[in-house]
Amino acid sequence: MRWSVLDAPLESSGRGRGERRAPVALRTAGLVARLGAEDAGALATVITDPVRDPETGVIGAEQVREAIRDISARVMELNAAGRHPLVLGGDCGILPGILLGLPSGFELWFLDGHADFHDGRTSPTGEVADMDLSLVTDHGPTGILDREGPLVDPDQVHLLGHRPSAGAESVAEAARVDPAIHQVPADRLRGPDAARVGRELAAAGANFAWLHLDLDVLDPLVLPAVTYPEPGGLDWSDLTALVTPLVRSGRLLGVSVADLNADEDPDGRHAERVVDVLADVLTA
Ligand SMILES: [Mn+2]
Repeated sequence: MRWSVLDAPLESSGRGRGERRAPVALRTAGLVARLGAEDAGALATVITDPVRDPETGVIGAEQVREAIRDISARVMELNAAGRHPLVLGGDCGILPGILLGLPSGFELWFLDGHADFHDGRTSPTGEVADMDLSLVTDHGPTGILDREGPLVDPDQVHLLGHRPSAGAESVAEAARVDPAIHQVPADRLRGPDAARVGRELAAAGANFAWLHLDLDVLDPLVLPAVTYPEPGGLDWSDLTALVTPLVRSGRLLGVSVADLNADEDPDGRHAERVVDVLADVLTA
């Protein structure tokens, strides 16, 4: 499978955090050549307005809407041309635009340290990257997407590798998650469970699928260069064991990678490790 690498440097705080520079960091670490990928270029999807919109509860709401339109148009174009996009965030705010650009009826394999299931009211930050899985399954925030209904059927969503904490915000977020979404938290995804879950997911359906990888699904001990580290995550070997069968399934429409914070990676060593693992699993 040949990948088409597309940069989407959307960073949801509007304050220019290092997620904005992740696509450049991953390219500098050799991603395009290592994958033998096609270069699909870069979108100008930056959020520069740090103000939380009172209506939607989302930071930079108008720029978020523009970014969703730009990302969806480009993903739709690549998909129509038979390409397999590898979209480089940025943060998880890239997901709604991507899913909007896909033909309906796909599965979503969502690997993330968090559920990303706040809405504009419950989110402690106002960052759309707190809300992306909620948004794409039609649980708010409202007023961001210019169409009704879910972008993906909640029953076709697999939420993988999250670890809800005991804090009040995390408990409230967990309670919002659509009960139709299939959940495999991090404590059931380590060691031999990783490969088993990957094989089962790959074999359990026949639909096309999108794989979204928030790098904070990894444990902060092995990948500290993220903005919202969550203890109890996966090791690199777990990630490889889980994702390899998903790629080999032949069902992938594309992949998105989010949340490398380049500010926390001054010598580029974490970007290099991410590229090593992506080259390993995506060319399997
Ligand atoms: Mn996320």
